[in-house]
Amino acid sequence: MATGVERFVERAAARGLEVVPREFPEGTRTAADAAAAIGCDVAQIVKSLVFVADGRPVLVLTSGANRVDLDRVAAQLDATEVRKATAAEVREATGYGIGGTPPLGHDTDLAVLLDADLTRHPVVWAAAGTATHVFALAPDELLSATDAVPAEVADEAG
Ligand code: 5CA
Repeated sequence: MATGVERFVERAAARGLEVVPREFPEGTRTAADAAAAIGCDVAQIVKSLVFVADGRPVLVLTSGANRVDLDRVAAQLDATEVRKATAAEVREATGYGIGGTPPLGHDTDLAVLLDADLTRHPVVWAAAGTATHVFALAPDELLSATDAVPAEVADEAG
């Protein structure tokens, strides 16, 4: 296994979450790629997106079917300015690259919001540390392993 996935599996275990990674050599870099590889609905894919809110990185776990509404994230966090993190900021905050960023097990302790739409599915799939590894879990497990706050963060059109 690649380093990123091993590191993630260990860190998840330390949080009480047993991760069984699945590898898809064709790639799971985007939500659409992951859904096609897995054969699930794109709405069941967890996008682990990093934003910077008033200078502080935060993680927004978003359904693959949705776009994040920055104003809603700002309101949730009581922040004035929210923007998408750069690729370098994602690496710095999480220790993982874009396309493989997992929902937990990061290098720094991030506040986490979870798109309430993800709770509609019995099983969701998230990146497991690389752009070719994913894992399945129940939304409840995702909530407890990340200490996330469920929130309405999606664009109304999303
Ligand atoms: N492996 C899949 C899901 S299992 C995954 O990681 N999807 S993702 O949505 O969380 O990661 C891709 C996201 O990274 C894109 O939606 C986009 O928001 C973001 N992204 C892609 N390129 C860049 C970039 N150059 N700078 C900042 N963000 C980027």
